[in-house]
Amino acid sequence: MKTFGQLSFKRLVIVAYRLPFKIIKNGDADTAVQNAGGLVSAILSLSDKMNANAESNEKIIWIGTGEKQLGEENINPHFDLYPVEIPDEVNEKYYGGFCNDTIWPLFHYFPSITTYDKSYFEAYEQANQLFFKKVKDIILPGDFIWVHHYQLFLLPSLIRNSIPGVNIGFFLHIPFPSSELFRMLPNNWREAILNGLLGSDLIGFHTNDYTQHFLRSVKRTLGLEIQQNYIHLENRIVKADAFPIGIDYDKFHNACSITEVVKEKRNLKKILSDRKLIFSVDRLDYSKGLLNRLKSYERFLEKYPSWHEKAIFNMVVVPSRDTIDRYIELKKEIEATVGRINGKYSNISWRPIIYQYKSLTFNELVALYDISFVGLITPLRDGMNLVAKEYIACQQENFGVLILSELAGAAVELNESILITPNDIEATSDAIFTALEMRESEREAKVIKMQKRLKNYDVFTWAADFFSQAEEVKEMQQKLKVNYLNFKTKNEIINTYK
Ligand code: GDG
Repeated sequence: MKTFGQLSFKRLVIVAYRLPFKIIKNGDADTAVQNAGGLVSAILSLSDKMNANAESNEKIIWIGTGEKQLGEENINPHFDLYPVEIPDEVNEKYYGGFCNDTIWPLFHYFPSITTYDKSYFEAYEQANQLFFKKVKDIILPGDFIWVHHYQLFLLPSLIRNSIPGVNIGFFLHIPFPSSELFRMLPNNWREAILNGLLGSDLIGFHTNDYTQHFLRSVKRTLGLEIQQNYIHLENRIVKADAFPIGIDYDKFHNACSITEVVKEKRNLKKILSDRKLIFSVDRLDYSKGLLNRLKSYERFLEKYPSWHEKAIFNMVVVPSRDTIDRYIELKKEIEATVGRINGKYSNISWRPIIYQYKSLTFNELVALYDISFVGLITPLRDGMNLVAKEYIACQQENFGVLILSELAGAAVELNESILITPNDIEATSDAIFTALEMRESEREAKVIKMQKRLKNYDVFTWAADFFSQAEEVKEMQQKLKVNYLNFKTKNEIINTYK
């Protein structure tokens, strides 16, 4: 694998739905603050590292939606930001419609709440064209264009058709569903999505399963020839592979000992006294399994009364999409369930659930990860789940136990955690008991093993791995061009490069 300094591309161009910053009005003054989310934290960490290693001082280019002002001011020394403008009436059907009401539920295995609306797809095409126009104005020969996420499936081929020799990588942060589910989309949408993605040189997913699902859909829908991870097009090959996203391990691990976090932990421990903390933090979303988590905890309280007054569950839900009816309903249901459980089990000196609907500062988050005894992460489906990885990276005080849904991509790498099926309320309630009762030596051994793995394949290795493989595909394509001219068969050609 190449290091950042060895890569041959001149500039990195990120294209994602949102820019990494937004403007907050503060009285008369405007301030730029970082947008939340896994992709933003990953690329921000990466920019520091790349800058430290690079010989030139090239900034990372980021193209995405956001305030005009972000493109006019020098917001961050490592980035040049280019806002894309999408008219509100298009964005409503594109982002609110096709992205959030079609792709998000279907790709997270909620087909019964998926909307199939022709006007949503048309808005999706329009918005991808708007991104394309911006990209076309900005890119230069030698750039590496890295397109992210399900909002931009059509973009790679729009770029490829206009500038054939360009270097394009695509990364999908959510699961790619089984071909049986994918084929629930109308045929012309399926073809457009797959052909759009095949404009890339390299397509990355979090797990092997998602990669195989994608390859199977390509075969079934487009009938293309596939050998191992390579898809053969007319005169080009495209690679699809797994790149499990990592975290900035050292940032999380080392944060546990900085003065502010130590102070925060001391305060929290005083409040908790000798009660053991169970902790979870997620965005408000039906894919995160928030209700089944509460039901499992309720069952735990019912089955294991010896833990009454000795355990506390701090459930933090971060506001997200909460102007949409489905999310408003979910929030109400969560709050009603928390109220019912607390009403049933609380006494004057103990409340079994501390529920918070807000986001935490980084220091608060790290302190809570570190002092808790159990991390309870139960999504019904999740591309990766970075919270699970951050939780493990921060285990220093108690070597806490991670209870993790096997339907999160992170379960592949974190198999020393207690893996549960989130709909199995009984087994999850038992897992909480097992975690709380586990001996320290066992907890420590599990945490150390997982920490080693996470440190080894952190966010920097993830990105370097992706870029290196993208360059390899490019080199293969060059050689293939020569071979096609020599009239070799596709099979002969691909065997040469195995
Ligand atoms: C996609 C996929 C995939 C959360 N609450 C607070 C906070 N966070 C930070 C966490 C973590 C990130 O946000 C959320 O991580 P997820 O993994 O859930 O990612 P998403 O952005 O929701 O979504 C997901 C990911 O992309 C990466 O590929 O893992 O499967 O859906 O970093 O720490 N940070 C702070 N306060 C909070 O309250 N400071």
